[in-house]
Amino acid sequence: MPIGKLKREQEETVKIERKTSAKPILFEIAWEVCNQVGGIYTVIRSKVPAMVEEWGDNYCLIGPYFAQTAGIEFERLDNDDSIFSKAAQGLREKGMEVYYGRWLVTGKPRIILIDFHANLAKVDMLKFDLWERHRISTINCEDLVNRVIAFGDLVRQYLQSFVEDHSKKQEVIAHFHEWMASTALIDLRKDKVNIGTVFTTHATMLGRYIAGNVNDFYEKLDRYDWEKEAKNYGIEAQAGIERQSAQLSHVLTTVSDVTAKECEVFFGRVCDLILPNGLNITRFAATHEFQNLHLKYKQKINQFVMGHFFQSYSWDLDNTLYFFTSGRYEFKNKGYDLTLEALKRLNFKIVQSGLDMTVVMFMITKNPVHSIDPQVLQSRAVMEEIRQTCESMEKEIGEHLFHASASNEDVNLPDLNEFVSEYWRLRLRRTIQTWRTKTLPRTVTHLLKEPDDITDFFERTNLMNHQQDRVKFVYHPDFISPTNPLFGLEYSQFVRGCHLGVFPSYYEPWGYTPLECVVRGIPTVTSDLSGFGDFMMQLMTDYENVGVYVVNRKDQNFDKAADQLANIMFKFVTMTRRDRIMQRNRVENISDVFDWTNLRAYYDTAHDLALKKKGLGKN
Ligand code: G6P
Ligand code: 1S3
Repeated sequence: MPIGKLKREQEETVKIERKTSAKPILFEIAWEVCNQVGGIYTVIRSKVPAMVEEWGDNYCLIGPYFAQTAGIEFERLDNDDSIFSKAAQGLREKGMEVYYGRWLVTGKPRIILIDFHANLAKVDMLKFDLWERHRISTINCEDLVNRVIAFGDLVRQYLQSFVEDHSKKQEVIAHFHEWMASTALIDLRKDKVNIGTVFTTHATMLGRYIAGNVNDFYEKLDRYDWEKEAKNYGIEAQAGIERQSAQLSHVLTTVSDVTAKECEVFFGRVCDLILPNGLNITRFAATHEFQNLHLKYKQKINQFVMGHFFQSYSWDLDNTLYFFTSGRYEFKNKGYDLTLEALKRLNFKIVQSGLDMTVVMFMITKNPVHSIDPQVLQSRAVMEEIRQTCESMEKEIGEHLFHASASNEDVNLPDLNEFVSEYWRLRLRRTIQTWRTKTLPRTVTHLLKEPDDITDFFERTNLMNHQQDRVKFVYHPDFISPTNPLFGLEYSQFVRGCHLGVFPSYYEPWGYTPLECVVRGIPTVTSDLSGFGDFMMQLMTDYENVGVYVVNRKDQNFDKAADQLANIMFKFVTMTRRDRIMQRNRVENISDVFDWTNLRAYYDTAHDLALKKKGLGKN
């Protein structure tokens, strides 16, 4: 298993002789600390318990202060006498808004939150310095660049003053995630501050942009000129900060071998280590518990499907499978284009084969919308009315039947129809009549501000939820939350209720979405261009048997990959319920591999290596 092999190889490169006997201090700095934007938040937050277990009070996170999130997730502790708090107080006395406290997530780590907003007043001067000291141009940059520069300046000041006070007693390591947190890194290194630095990139800016716009990104990868491309896409500032951070850090890391190749091309430096992503996994003692949850949440999804589709026509939900994809709206990078094409082919295959199976495909992403489509809401509401009417009738029949049975000497059952009052009969008939429609069920649950590539695909292919289609579509252009009236589920519950996650990404440094399926015992499709898929292929040969299907996108064109994906899905559709249950057990069984208590070892190696390199006075 490469997990062991990689770890041994990585550990062999590091033989630490710590200068002081005291355990070092470790800071992790990220724009997504206490600020959820995307995948990095999941990395940091899920890793906290494992990090706190290893580092205890010597571990502190640093992130940006946003009042709204901080109000919920942050407990400010001004009077704490920890060294982190005192350093924050020192800066506050100089007028900087630097707060110390606890991040209220599992593990409750120490955290510094920095309010950079006032510092934006001097951003022009900071940008001038960035050019003078590092030759990074910020001309015409997006506003996010201004904010990360203002934030980075305060991170630098905090770490510098911390190191001045403490580095004689304890070694200090600062681990920066992604370019949004790393402008401090390049200044600390330039100023030769006594701190070991690690830089982890979770994607490259150039990779993300180019892959999203061309069809032969991987074929041309070796030949790209980073400066030319950065100019071309108008991201000189981001690409410059990223490259400089990669070059100046003691240890450069990324999340997968796939992205490591990009680092060589775009950063001009080979990664020292790969740090795969994990989750904080809590498994049930008995496997039937997670299987029961699948059934429970599938029934919730059944309710949605009935409300959404049965107004127009119905089918057997017992022979229905729920597939889904989810993630940021990056049509090509996240493989939505391939998924749709393969589903079109799957629809054809199921119709041709005459199989009595239906697939409902949920596309969960985020695109600007006006609101939920009122028609969709109304259909759901009327179905609820039907349910309530039926429940009332059930109660009425039950009471009358009991009474009749108890008082009747005749052993024959009375006619149940007699027990339903005219009122309820009429009410039910009317409600059903109002509900039924001849129009097709909507493919989109919301009113989109503009049509997009997904809706264009539905139009172009006429995949409009016709009754004869065996693949139905529900495009939900908003993330799922429990307050959403359509599902009333958390995302993790929705995942549990589905049968298959479909994520054949074209550009995906790691990819948490398939991993989130695995840990919930739901089979998933990924691709060999995603970090997770690549990792799985290195980890085992029978990944398909355990329920992780990997689409080959490296060596096949779009058409062949779409065929492969359609075949994978068709095979899945032909599985028996018993096969599906056993496969869910197998996939859930591998989840331990991705627990941070195992994967933290990669981070430990990176931190040791940073200290070693700092000690040797080199990169
Ligand atoms: C779980 C439950 C079973 C149920 C099954 C449905 O395994 O424990 O009682 O029959 O889910 O599986 P399916 O793949 O058809 O949704
Ligand atoms: C990135 O987030 P993304 O979805 O923009 O970082 C994630 C965490 O490392 C990673 O899983 C994902 O592939 C990257 O793309």
